[in-house]
Order: sequence, then C-alpha cells, then structure tokens
Amino acid sequence: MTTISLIGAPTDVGASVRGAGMGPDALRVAGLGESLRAHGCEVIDRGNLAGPPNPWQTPVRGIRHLPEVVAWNRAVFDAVSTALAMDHVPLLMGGDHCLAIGSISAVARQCRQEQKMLRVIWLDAHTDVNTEAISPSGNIHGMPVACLLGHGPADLVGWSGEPAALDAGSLDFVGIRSVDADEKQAIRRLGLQVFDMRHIDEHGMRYTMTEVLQDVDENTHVHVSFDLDCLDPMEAPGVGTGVRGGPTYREMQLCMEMIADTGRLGSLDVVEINPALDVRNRTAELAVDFIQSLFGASTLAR
Ligand code: EXY
Ligand code: MN
Ligand code: MN
Ligand code: MN
Repeated sequence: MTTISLIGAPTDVGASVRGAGMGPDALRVAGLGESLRAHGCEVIDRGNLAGPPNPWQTPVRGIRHLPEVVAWNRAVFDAVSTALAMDHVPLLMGGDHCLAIGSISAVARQCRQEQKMLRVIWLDAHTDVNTEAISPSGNIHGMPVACLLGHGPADLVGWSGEPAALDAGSLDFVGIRSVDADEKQAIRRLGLQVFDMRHIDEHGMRYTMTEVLQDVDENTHVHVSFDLDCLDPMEAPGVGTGVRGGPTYREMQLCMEMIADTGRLGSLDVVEINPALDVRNRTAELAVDFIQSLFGASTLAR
C-alpha cells in the first residue's frame, strides 16, 4: 500500500500576491487526506512546517525575500528527505512554487542514492526559469526551475549534492502559456522541453502526455510539480498569477490519469492555491480531484 506523507508549508514568501500561505489548510478542508484514504492509500498528515513570516519587502539585487525563501526551503528539504527515507510518497502542500527548490532537491538526492532515474513533470502556466539577473519581478516563485538546473543564488543551488539537482532532459513542462522575454532565451539556451498550450491545442493532451512519459520505465521516479495556475482561471480562480487559456478539466484529468498509469509517481508538490482569491474553496477542491486521479482513482478503478 502507498503511504503518503502530507507536508504543509504555509508561506507566500516567494510570491507576488499574498495568500498562498493558506494553501495547506484549504487542501485539508477540501478533504485531501480523507479522499486519498478512501482510495486505499495510507495518509499521514505531518502538520505544517514552521518558518519566517513574509516581510513583504522590495527586491534586493534582483531578488525578494532570499533569506526567508532559503529558510522555508531548508525545512521542506528536510521534511521531504525524511518522508522519502521512510519510503513514503511526500506530498508537499504549498505555499508558493519557490518551495519546489527544497522538495525537488531532496527527491534528486534520494534518486541518486538509489540510482533511480528522475523525471519531473512541471504542470504550470509559467516556466519559472527566471534568475535574479533576468526576472521582471524578483519573486522567487518565478525562479525554482533555474535554481534546480544550477542557475540562481548560491544559497538556493546545489542542495542535492550536485551542482544542479536536475538536467534539462529530466524535466518536461506541460500547460505553459506565459513566458517572459528573457526566459524564452533561457529556455532555448538550456534546451528545455516545453509542451505549451499551442502544442496541446494542436496535438491534444493524450499525444502530449505520451511524449512526456515515453521514457518512463520501472527504474524511474516521477515527480509532479503541480502549480494550480496551470488550469484555466475559469476553473481555478484561487491563484495569484492566473493566465487565461489553460487546459480544461477533462484534459487535466487525462494528464493525471496517464501519469497514474505509469505506476511510478514518487513525490508531488501542490502549490500556488490562494484561498484569499478563491470562490468557496473551489480551487482546493479541484486540486483534491486531480490528486485523487494522480494516485489512480480513475472513473472505473476500484
Ligand atoms: N514570470 C513571472 C515572474 O517571474 O515574475 C511570473 C511568475 C509566476 C510564477 C508562478 C508560480 O508559477
Ligand atoms: Mn509555478
Ligand atoms: Mn504558475
Ligand atoms: Mn523530455
């Protein structure tokens, strides 16, 4: 039986809008633990991590709240490492997307120790590959991919034990439709694989996910980094940086079900839910729906 460790990281230190710090409780209120238990998983809620408050300051040398982001990610790194060492599936409840630095660094370190291949699927409207040199905002939730690829402030790079937690080939983006001008150049330079909304429009979610998952085998650890702003804001209004034109509910369900079918899901981030902007907790409830599918609850299963 799969054992899932729920890890709450209630902070918005990396975001441009306040409110994502309430994400963990929104997911609990939406019944995340109960729904996964009903599907046959063992679920242990580890409660919320502690970290510094959001000082709400302007960027310093191109970056906002670096010490606070480092502190929160340290806590996430340790909690995810502990869960993985127990052979649990860590489910990080953010919090904003800067927390993927700690989460994925821990996963990358564990994969190297176990000689597993790591494949990260980044579900997002944004590519989050800015650095402090090119970011238009200084917000670190727009930078986690760059940090994981070894490009970012020294304090946020190298946690996996290697200069870069990830190489470009082990990461696929799905759902992208908002990329900053300099970010586009970075994507080309780094050789990143981006399945943007145009690709999904032209080829469909089924073909897209077939491409994403083609080299997943029994020795692969799949990590999903699920930013709720990947969805269309009509479906998921509770996000700070919504961009119209995302995948539909059914397309996202298919995406999750196809990942579940691999049987290789090993860890998950659920980030950027902003209850302050939501309508009756709809976005957290939607997230719970999709997370169930990711753990195998398709219509005719069980
Ligand atoms: N690309 C913009 C920036 O870097 O400021 C917006 C980033 C939003 C990031 C959201 C969480 O995915
Ligand atoms: Mn993101
Ligand atoms: Mn995003
Ligand atoms: Mn690829």
